[in-house]
Amino acid sequence: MDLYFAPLSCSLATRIALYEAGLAAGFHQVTLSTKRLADGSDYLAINPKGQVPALLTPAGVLTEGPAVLQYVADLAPQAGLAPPAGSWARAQLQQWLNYISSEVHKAVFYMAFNPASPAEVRAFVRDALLPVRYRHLSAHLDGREFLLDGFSVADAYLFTTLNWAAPVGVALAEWPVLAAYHARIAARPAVARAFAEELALR
Ligand SMILES: N[C@@H](CCC(=O)N[C@@H](CS)C(=O)NCC(=O)O)C(=O)O
Repeated sequence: MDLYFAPLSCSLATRIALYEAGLAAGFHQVTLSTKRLADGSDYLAINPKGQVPALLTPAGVLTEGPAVLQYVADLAPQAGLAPPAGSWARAQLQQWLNYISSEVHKAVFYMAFNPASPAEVRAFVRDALLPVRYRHLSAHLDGREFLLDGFSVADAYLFTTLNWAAPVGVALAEWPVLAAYHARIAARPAVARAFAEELALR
């Protein structure tokens, strides 16, 4: 398998999942501004949407983070990164993945990081939308170690988005439950390895 990624972007969650699962993969850095790979080739030939993550599998290219994360988790059921398909816990995992994707990643950070976003939009998503999401996540994680009963790919994804708080001017320390959760997830060996490797590429 091959993961197409951009350092510390949402594709970090898939690298974490691969490491947690103990699965071998090749990693290919995408320059998102030019849609080019390191060898100059056109990333749009891999993923016409031009976004990461994309996972090249024996069956073809899979995109969309929540789908990619569940695919990786299901390849290594012994790692326990996703509850069994069809279970109530799996539905809860999907609920969290969708929340992180639609409400946190895209509604807030995609707009906050987009250079084309007007300053008012960036201020609105940071000051009005993000606190609502962080209140919800804090209430759920208060007294819990992970989003579900054990570490799952949803934690890999939430951790990845929490890394983006500081770059948009939000101090995670003001959200103590989330700050403690972030530190806890960051301390996992697979997470620390994935984060350090991508930090070095920035
Ligand atoms: N719907 C996609 C969105 C992925 C996404 O927004 N990726 C960002 C990096 S975090 C990206 O590739 N941005 C470049 C672009 O949108 O052109 C998913 O859930 O995987």
